[in-house]
Amino acid sequence: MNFDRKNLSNEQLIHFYRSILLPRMIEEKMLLLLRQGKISKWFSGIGQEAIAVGATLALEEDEWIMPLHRNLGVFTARNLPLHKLFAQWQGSKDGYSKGRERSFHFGSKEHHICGMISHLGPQLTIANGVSLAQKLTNKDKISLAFTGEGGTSEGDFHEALNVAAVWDLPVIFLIENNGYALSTPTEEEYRCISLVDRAKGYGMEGVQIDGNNILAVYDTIRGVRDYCLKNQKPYLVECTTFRMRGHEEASGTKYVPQKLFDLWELKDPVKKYEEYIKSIGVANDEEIEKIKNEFKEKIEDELKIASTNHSVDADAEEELNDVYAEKMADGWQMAVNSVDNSSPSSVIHHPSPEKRFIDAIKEGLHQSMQQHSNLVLMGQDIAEYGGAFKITEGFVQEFGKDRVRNTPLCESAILGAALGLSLEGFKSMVEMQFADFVTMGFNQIVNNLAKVYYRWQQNADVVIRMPTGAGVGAGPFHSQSNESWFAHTPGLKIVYPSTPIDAKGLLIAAINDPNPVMYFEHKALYRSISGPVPQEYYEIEIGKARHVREGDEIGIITYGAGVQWAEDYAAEYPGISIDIVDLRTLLPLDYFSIREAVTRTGRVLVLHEDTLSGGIGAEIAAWISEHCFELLDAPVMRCASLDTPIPFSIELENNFLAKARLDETVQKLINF
Ligand SMILES: Cc1ncc(C[n+]2csc(CCOP(=O)(O)OP(=O)(O)O)c2C)c(N)n1
Repeated sequence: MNFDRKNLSNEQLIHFYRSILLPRMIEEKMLLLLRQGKISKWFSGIGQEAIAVGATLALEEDEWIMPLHRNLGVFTARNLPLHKLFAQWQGSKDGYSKGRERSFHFGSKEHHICGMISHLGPQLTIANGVSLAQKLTNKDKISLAFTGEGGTSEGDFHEALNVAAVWDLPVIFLIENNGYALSTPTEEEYRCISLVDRAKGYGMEGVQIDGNNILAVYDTIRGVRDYCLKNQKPYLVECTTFRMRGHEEASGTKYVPQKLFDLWELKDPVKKYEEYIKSIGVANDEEIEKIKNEFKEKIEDELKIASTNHSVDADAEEELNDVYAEKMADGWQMAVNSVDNSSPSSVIHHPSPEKRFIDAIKEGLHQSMQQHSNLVLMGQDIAEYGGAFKITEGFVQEFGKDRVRNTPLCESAILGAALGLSLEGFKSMVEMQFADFVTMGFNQIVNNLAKVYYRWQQNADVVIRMPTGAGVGAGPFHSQSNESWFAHTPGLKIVYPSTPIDAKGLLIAAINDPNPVMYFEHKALYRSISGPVPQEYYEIEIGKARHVREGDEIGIITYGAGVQWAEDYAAEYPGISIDIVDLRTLLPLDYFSIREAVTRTGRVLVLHEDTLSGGIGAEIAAWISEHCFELLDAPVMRCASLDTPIPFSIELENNFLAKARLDETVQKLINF
């Protein structure tokens, strides 16, 4: 192994030695603790330390790193207090995730380390968001994301590199090629000769280096960092290395030929570097022994601190309170809960002009752009073209390309970038071209955005706009109501307006909310309904239903297009006294309003466009029977769409939609 110190001082060389030795010694201790059952799981980075350590030392301390499960060296090189790290691994409340996350699945804002989720791939996309934020604020900073060679087969790898190239983002993508993805050798993972060859395909530069040589890693990353900053471009680095232990300690190493271990043992990054600094007289045996003893003592001392308070007192209220970030109090927030939707006189002074549903959304978004200079919009064709439904038409001319961003077709990478923007204090709105396409970004939403605050108290300040629903003959993949996929995920909020006034106010509220909010907008309502919309900048409070219509015979609890169906039905059958509640928010549900609807009528029907089984209606019906049983005169009934995909032909679609069975269900409920 050739070490080239270039112009590094003796002190620096010693610092590097200390930095690469510490994670090795910590790991050796942890492997003992694992065998004693004091920690539960361990992914070893032994043999790969030069990469995490060398790369971290090459960055500025306030440059974000997105590490993975073998990157202890990132955490030690950023000087996280060891006792807190140990507490983290022991699952203690004193760790970085209050006992909620395992091993390296946590982040620390203070140290500019973004916590990984188990799913491999998303870390790469978050780096793009961070670098975008820094580019937009003219900061001379890069970000660096790690991936194993196994992770390079994930879609997020391809999406992330492509977005970084197209948006000219200064991101370093670092592949640790350690030969195996769990038990799968590289020849069963990919066909290119070197992974770095892929750089060219994305239109970026790349280099392959010896990942066991700390000086090579440090020097390369420093140079690459300068390149990224100077050229405002991403860069791909492939570090060759080897995993000297099993995938994780329980998995063993039978699937790896012994000769590979023998070969790579000779290239041990810690031993080789130690030999090197001794060979050039920078440290002698005695000095090295002294450092080892110092670390040994330190590790024991810090372990003692971590072990003093190991217990976790589970408190359900505290856990639930930590699912959502708190919103800052503000002076202008208001709630519109009146039946007739007239403007609340205390806040709105002008008569409200009539606006179509689509124009109300547009106005809410436009005013939010004026209100928040740190709000960035991202979506397919949303700039010059104005979006598939023209909601952002004219925005790019007014707010510029930086804030109104056309994206390549890569929902996952853009949602990951939105989280990265949050890390740097930005807000973002991501437009799904159709709600159906959210499936391509599903993991980012339900696993990354939704869980990040609970896991390590980093909020995801993101609104995802979801043009949704059927009724326009668009077939199975442009018509779905997929809100219940998300309603089951703690950490998300879901709003679903049915009137123009709510559409504007809920969008503004969603953008002001520091949490990830899914904003469902029904396409069939865009141009088919109008209503008064105050010109002011106002919020409709998230989590509050609207009492649409007073009645005492039956109550219809609904949302979205269902509100129109219910109102049309009530108008058609004036002989039935129908009470209507528009939920407006599906997560969290307004249980108070639901109970009131039951109290007023004793006979309740939950109506939704989504298919029946496992829909929101099931949840509401269950809650009512559990909590309002004594108020009921009949079982809670559900009226929903057929449990089939959404058919294309208008006749079939009409038959599919819940509306086709509304009269039948109402009659059944009345006659029960
Ligand atoms: C999306 C996803 N699929 C599967 C897994 C399970 N898994 C965890 S680590 C791993 C192998 C990863 O290999 P590589 O990316 O080369 O990293 P290494 O573990 O070798 O450092 C697999 C398959 C996962 N975490 N995420």
